Amino acid sequence: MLYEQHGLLRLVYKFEAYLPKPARDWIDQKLRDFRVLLIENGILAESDSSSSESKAVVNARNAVKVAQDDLNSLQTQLQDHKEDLHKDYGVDGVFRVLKGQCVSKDSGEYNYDLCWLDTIRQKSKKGGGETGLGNFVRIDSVEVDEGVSADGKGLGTGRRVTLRYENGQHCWNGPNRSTLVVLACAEKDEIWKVAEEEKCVYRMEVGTPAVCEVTAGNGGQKGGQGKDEL
Ligand code: MAN
Repeated sequence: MLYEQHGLLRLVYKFEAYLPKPARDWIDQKLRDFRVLLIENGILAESDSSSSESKAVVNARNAVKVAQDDLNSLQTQLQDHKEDLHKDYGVDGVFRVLKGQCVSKDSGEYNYDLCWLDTIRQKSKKGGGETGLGNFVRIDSVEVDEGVSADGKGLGTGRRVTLRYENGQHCWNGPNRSTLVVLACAEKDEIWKVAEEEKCVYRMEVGTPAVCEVTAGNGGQKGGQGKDEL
């Protein structure tokens, strides 16, 4: 098709040489128009462009590039989801829904932000930037024997689920900041207490429904805590 059109154009150009000037000009103009039409329809490549590819080829190449980029991004997402499926989100994956959500607490000179399975941050009320108190590393548990305050906000006695956050901002003349979050069953997510037990080593007592044991139904849940224990 393309070859035939080129052949035709050449023939017309040859024949043109024998015609009077006005007829030549007319044919010239018609040929120019025809070329433009072919270029616009992606059949002929623009001869003065740096690339010798037709518009249709360029468009197809761009479409392939876009589709390839989409595929790469989906493959990365798939890989992330596969890795996420192997992460520990606690008994029955209770922490999966909380991931990324945060709870805050105003305590002494600072405000604290606990983001579930993500980071913990401290911000001075006097201004300045935030200080990282650790990045989530694992779910664990610890034995506690502590009272419960009159408002029910306390760890009580028994094994409690913990979240360990490590490798926070480096402490001048000390370690990288780290935090142990000890959880107890409560009706809503709430930081009850923050303590800096040693320099740059923090401990948070936090209430959350995520560690309340389901007493009715599917049983077999471990590491939780019934509301009746409060
Ligand atoms: C900041 C805070 C404190 C910490 C000191 C250590 O002021 O992170 O909690 O004790 O730095 O220099």
